[in-house]
Amino acid sequence: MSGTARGLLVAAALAAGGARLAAQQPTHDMGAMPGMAASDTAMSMPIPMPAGMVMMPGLVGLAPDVSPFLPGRGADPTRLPAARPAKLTPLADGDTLDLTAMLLRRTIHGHAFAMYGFNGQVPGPLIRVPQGATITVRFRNRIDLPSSVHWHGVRLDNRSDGAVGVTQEPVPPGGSFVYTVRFPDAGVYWYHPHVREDVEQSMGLFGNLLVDAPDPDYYSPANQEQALVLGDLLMQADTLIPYGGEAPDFALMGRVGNLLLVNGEPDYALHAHRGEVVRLYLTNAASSRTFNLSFGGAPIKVLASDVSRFEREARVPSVVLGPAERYIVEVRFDRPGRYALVNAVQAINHYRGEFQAEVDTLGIVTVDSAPAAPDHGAAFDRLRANAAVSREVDRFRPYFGKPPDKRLTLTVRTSGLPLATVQFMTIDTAYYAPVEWVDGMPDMNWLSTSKQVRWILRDDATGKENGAIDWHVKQGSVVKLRIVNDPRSFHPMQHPIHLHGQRMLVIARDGVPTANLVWKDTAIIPVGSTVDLLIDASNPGAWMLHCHIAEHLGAGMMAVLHVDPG
Ligand SMILES: [Cu+2]
Repeated sequence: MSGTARGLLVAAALAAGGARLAAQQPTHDMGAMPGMAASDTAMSMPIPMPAGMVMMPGLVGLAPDVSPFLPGRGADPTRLPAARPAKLTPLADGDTLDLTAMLLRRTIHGHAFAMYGFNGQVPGPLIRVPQGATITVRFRNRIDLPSSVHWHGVRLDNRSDGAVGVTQEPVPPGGSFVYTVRFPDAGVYWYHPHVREDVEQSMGLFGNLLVDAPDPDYYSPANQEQALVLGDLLMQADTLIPYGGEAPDFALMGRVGNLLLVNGEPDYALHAHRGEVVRLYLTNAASSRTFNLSFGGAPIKVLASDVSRFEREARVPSVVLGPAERYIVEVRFDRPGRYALVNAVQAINHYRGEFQAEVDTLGIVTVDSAPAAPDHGAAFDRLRANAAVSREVDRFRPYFGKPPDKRLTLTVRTSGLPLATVQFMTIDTAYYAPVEWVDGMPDMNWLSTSKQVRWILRDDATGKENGAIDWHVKQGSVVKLRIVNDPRSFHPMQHPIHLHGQRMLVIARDGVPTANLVWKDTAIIPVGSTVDLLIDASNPGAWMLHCHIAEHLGAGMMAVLHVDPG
């Protein structure tokens, strides 16, 4: 169905049903809407609606059925230490790092807010270690929520995975936990809490880990390196939209911010000389947003992703990152001037059933006329083949064609949502986008909490869901997992599926084999797609498999894969 045709359908349904719904549900008679909180709480603050969109009549005056929460519970942000940028923190094998989650003051467009950070920094310390190193991290929780640290993508010992509910209890406020982190793979990784990620990660608890291979030519040469953590914040004018105290809100689509951030700041700036090649370590730490990045037309070469380099370097027009994904790219700025770092996506307006281009600028790269020294232009233009990666993948190719060992379907169930939302969704699902790049229905999304929405991983073989799935495989086995994202669910949406502690290959999408392979720990499963993953189950322990949209995880979208010692 075309967007316009669907828009007409939706408009007709609203005309027929919207007014009636509003009349049936007086906005201050909360008895008529079980589970909805009174509208005179702070939580009823209107949320920002995209230009040209107003709240659906049947939803006006409603609020999520959770109490509002912001870090510090009303603490005066001017009395908190100001957040500093991430400090490069080189560590050697055997070193120990103290890592403290704490309340900080962050200033966004001149307004001070109480938020979180590690060691006074946002992002947290930029930890740089040689491949093969093992470090000790003494974590102290000094925030006002229970917390933990997960070492995303790192194939470490299970007890240090930070997966609350699977490998450890939450670290209470004032508590501590000692992690031992070993780094078998080169690349860019990141760390974040594994408790209420929708609040803690979004409010500043994230940091990068750069793991250097011993080979100095591991990547093609660059003049400078930058680690960019992408994120967003949801704000209404000068205020933050509170989080759900007892449970995540925005449970349908996840919280999609309206202010894009690089390393926690809204106006990223980088300087380069003419002709410089800049290596960028990109991490998406947003709760829900998928980014599509480009650099003002400057050529981009993609080198690596989550857990390895690609078999072959490639030229790409832009870089797509779902939540938790990483890409290592090089960009060459061959002329002086200003290059805008932009997120260019296809926005959807769920009410009007229309798509439109949306472009946001995250920052500016200013290139002066001094020539790059040395000039890496020739090396940049060459696309290298990484034979070591292909040789390693070769060991797994014999398994590509086998029937799936496990099958999961991704879907959602809801109960107790506002009637207007339910009626709208019934029509809205007549059309779906493979990837929702923006929140085209912020009011319905805001009003949904994890008390009403249950996102589901369903094991096709047993019918078991989420926590009831208890897969066991032998260490050393190669597991083919087929994931289908059901396009006919209540609200279909892409899911970035993350497996802890192992590495995997995305070997096919909708039956089309992947031409250029790379080891991953997170893979986007678009709506209506079937994706085949090949898991190298090499690391023993109990490992979470979950959607990395923070609110979807908060709404149950998680299973455990046990890799039993072989
Ligand atoms: Cu999800």
